[in-house]
Amino acid sequence: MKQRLPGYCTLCRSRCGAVTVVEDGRLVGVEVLNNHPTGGALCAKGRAAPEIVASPRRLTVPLKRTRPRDAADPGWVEVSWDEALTEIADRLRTIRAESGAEAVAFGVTTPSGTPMVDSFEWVERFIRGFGSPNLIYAVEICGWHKDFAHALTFGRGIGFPDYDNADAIILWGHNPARTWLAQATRIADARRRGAKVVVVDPKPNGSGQQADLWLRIRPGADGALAMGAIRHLIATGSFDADFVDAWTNGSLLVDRATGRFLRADALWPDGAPDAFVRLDASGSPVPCDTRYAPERGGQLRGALSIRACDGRMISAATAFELLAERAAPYTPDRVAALTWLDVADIEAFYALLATRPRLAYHSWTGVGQHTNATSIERAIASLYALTGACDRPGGNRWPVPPPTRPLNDYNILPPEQQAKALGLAELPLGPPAKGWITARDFSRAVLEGEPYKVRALVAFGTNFVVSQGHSERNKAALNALEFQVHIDMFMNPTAESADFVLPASTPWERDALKIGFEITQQAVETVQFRPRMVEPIGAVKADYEIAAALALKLGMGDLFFGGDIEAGWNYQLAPLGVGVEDLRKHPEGRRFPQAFRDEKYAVTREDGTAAGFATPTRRVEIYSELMLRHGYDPLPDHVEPAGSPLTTAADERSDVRCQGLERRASPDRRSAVHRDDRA
Ligand SMILES: Nc1nc2c(c(=O)[nH]1)N[C@H]1C(S)=C(S)[C@@H](COP(=O)(O)OP(=O)(O)OC[C@H]3O[C@@H](n4cnc5c(=O)[nH]c(N)nc54)[C@H](O)[C@@H]3O)O[C@H]1N2
Ligand SMILES: Nc1nc2c(c(=O)[nH]1)N[C@H]1C(S)=C(S)[C@@H](COP(=O)(O)OP(=O)(O)OC[C@H]3O[C@@H](n4cnc5c(=O)[nH]c(N)nc54)[C@H](O)[C@@H]3O)O[C@H]1N2
Ligand code: SF4
Ligand SMILES: [Mo]
Repeated sequence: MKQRLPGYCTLCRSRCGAVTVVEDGRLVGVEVLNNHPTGGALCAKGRAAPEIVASPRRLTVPLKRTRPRDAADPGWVEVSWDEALTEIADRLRTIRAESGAEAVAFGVTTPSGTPMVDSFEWVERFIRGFGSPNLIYAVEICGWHKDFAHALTFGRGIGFPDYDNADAIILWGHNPARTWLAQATRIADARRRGAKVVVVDPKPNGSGQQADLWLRIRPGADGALAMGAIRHLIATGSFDADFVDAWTNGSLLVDRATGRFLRADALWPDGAPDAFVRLDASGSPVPCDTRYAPERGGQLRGALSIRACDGRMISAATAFELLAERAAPYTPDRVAALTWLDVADIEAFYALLATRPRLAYHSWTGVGQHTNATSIERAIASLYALTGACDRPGGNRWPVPPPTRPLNDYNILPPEQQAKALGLAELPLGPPAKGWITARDFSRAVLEGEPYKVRALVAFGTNFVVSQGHSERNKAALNALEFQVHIDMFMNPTAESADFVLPASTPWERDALKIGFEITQQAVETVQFRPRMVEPIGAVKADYEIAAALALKLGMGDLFFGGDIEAGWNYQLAPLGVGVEDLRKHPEGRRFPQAFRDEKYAVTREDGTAAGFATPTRRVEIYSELMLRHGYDPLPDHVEPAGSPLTTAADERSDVRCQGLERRASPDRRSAVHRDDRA
């Protein structure tokens, strides 16, 4: 008998609605689930579900190593779950007692490309409850620039590109045809109805050949293309002046000597210390309290000398003036030289932007995997701010999710443990601020004890020996560990050195809760409970069950709802007034419509303040004092990626770091500000 069970595919970020076909208890096929908010297609990876479940290569029982790590044959023996979990808990407890919880690092595979989406909140809850700030994620490779560097500009992530209503679409180092089908199908639909699609991608087998304009850019030169576009929009006056004046910090005056925004108390004895200064229509400085709705009609550009109340002369310019100065050298000829693009193509791109289209864009790993990823995303985000398209129909809109509770609140981890995250000193604004560390910093801690010794690793999936840089060094670090546990569906090169390898279930063998999908507001409002579709093989367990079982062994029963997973899901769902039992009755998912509006930044709150943006100036930050304070460039710019043939001696001297956030130790040659004041 054939059963058709509605659910969704977990295998990548697209989470396409899917019907799993089960015959006599066996998974035999996957079909499209119509009317699911993610879309109506499945890719080859999704259709491979039967092969994944039935693969003879799957891990099915807990394995324990009986020979030394450097032995050719690990001497795996099968053990019971209880034996494995008891010994693992004992070892972790001992290391924590001797060296602190930070001596145990964790790893998690990317939820963007794997079924880890079912469990990562549980796993993070476990890690934080255990007390470790050290979780190796791949965020520095693909999430940092898109989510966090973007947030340095807008105060939040990239939002969802509203392809359905866009006039123009930019795919910037992103190939959704391979990696996010729900995006790819919407982009194809948009193009059919006349939207212009621009693909910035060096590779011929990306999305470029289906584009209206394909910019085969030199790898890592994307910042120059964006800076040139900023120059063009400013030079031709074709940016959204109203948005930039009102909602970016471009109108605020910067003290050229310190690089800091002028505060009202520097100019007027009764000025508020947290108010900024802008220019009125006549070019005179006036206080600007960005907590409130912006006053319009001042001068966006301008530079002047002002006497401070202590008698000092201050040389000041608006942040927008500094941006214009910074972008000025990026003429089409210079951009062409830096990007290896034709001037005609560059001008066609800039001309499209200058028509002020409803503009949606997505950038991903193509611009995220260079050492200058933060600079690139700052430049792209600043360009996007100048178009004024954000949070409007056809632009990148910020969703309003239904109210639910997360399981992985970072504050489960006490502040004194948060402060020990590996790499936090070097990357204070980077992933370590969220407890996500790089494989590089993990290996340094294991091999060199810098800044302290890491003794053990527990990884839920991931294969960072292969998927991150410095494979040999990462492998050496694994071999130098005292204790390693790996949890996976399959054996992999990172798992081979482990003391215990535990078998994870595939997504079709377990229940799961999905709060919100990603492609539209409607998708974000959809909550779906995906039931188990086939019986698990062997002794496999879901990652969330393994995390909960270990938590119980380590005395974290309260944090883990006494081991009752469904109680945890109900805790998450409680603010919606539903529970797992209700959702089981709606296998296609249930929608929880929210009050959605565009231009959320313009909402006036009950206390009279404006919503604004979640940045230090409450405006979109084309100029970032926060970055300056941490030794980075406050303005967007093009920076050569490490190892580039165009790297100059000055670039070599600068301390360009791989991953996270590249900090420039040497003063920027084109900088508008002195860098000696970083207080
Ligand atoms: N089927 C499947 N889907 C997945 C995943 C998976 O493993 N399998 N993984 C998921 C994950 S974790 C992620 S992060 C995403 C990644 O999703 P994408 O970022 O869409 O990944 P890629 O297909 O590698 O596309 C990146 C594109 O950037 C281009 N590129 C390379 N260098 C540059 C450059 O310097 N500048 C520009 N402008 N472009 C450049 C490449 O040629 C490539 O076409 O996919 C997710 N989806
Ligand atoms: N050469 C190259 N390197 C890359 C990339 C690239 O495109 N090319 N992409 C980069 C990006 S964007 C990312 S995000 C990283 C990803 O890097 P990783 O997270 O290391 O991902 P994978 O290499 O796919 O290894 C995933 C491992 O996790 C296991 N796994 C998958 N799902 C689950 C699950 O639900 N539970 C458990 N327990 N295990 C699971 C798989 O079986 C596999 O062994 O790689 C980065 N490195
Ligand atoms: S695009 Fe992603 S979610 Fe959709 S079928 Fe393919 S792997 Fe599954
Ligand atoms: Mo990724």
